Amino acid sequence: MLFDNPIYVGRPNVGDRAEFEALVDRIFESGWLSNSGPLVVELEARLADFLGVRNCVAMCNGTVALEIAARALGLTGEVIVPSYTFIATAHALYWQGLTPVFADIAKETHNLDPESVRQAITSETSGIVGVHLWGRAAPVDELQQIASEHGLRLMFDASHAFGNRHRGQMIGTFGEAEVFSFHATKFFNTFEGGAVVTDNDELAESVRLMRNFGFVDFDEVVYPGTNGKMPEVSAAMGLVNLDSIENVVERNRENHDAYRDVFAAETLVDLLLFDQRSGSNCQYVVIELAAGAVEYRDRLVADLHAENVWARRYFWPGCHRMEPYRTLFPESGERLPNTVDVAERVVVLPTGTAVTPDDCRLIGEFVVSRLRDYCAERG
Ligand code: T4K
Repeated sequence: MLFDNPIYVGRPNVGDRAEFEALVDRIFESGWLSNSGPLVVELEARLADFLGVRNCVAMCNGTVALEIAARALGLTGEVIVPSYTFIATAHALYWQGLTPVFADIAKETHNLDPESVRQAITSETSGIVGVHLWGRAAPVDELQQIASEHGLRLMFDASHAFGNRHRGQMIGTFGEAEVFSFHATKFFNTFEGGAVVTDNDELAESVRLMRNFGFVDFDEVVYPGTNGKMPEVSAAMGLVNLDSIENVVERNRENHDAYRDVFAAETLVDLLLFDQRSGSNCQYVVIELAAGAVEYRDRLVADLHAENVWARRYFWPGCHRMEPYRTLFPESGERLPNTVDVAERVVVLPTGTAVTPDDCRLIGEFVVSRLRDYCAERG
């Protein structure tokens, strides 16, 4: 076996434990555990400052943040989203009574293909939710252009893109609102958590209201809101982890470079690259198998698991092939050839602070040697 202990995709990056424990002591001493306590307020201010946005509203998780953002934007009817994303992007809309309409991605970027978005627009369409998949920016300008032409609302699921830039501009500042996930598996985590960020003060006020049952005062409720609040212990984790993100990026880059060196001369594997100069958290190590090797994708993943390397097939098979969308829209795959193709090719490999560049070299070499073996067996 390659490793005695499991090597996971999504192992949490955790900052200074002593600092975190000191903050937890403070929480107990204050007797303030939730409901916009001082640490949540401090985290929101630091995140808004870091991202360069006017408003950051912290949430209990990214999924509820997506639901609240969609609702605050007043989305109705159909909303265009990629199928090639984590299921929460689609489910958040569906839970709000909206119909996610899946558009295709571009093969090279794995992000929404603007032409496919245009084709998905109907008289019922009210908005577009772009996703910055793997942390690489969605085609923000093209989507903004389409939204403006058709009078659609535009927001982004930036769950993978915390701290990333697009052409020098911080992700978090595009569209009318952007949503982050701070789940344990994310580059920056608060155990569970998320945020809606926006420069629109009015929108931010609606989001805050919706996060806390619609309360505007002790006894006055003006809206049927939900409970989207982040607890203080999550904010404590966030404040500590925010101090260590440079170390996490550094390790992710070293790991990514180690994989890149192994895969550089290998024609059976393509490693997705990030624009490191413009700013990327390098949170995901994504390989695509070439045409000659794609039939071995699942065998490769099973062999990696047998070696204690818990590689993933994110985001196979695509939201449109999961329930309820598979049953509701059985024909949608016909409009999504690139989604179907990419979903069959991708393997996500471990990175993060729990993994070393040497681990990555070992995993990369194993991938290459297995793929060559399978192809040799085939003859
Ligand atoms: N939009 C996008 C584009 C997203 O990617 C996500 C979340 C969301 C929206 C929704 O945000 P949240 O509501 O979750 O804040 C995981 C995460 O649970 C999910 O948050 C994340 N995307 C998705 C990409 O990955 P699963 O189903 O793969 O989780 P699971 O339990 O298989 O864990 C993944 C790996 O992480 C495993 O290899 C084990 C490791 N792990 C996990 C946890 C929780 C650890 O080592 N320690 C841990 O504490 O979804």
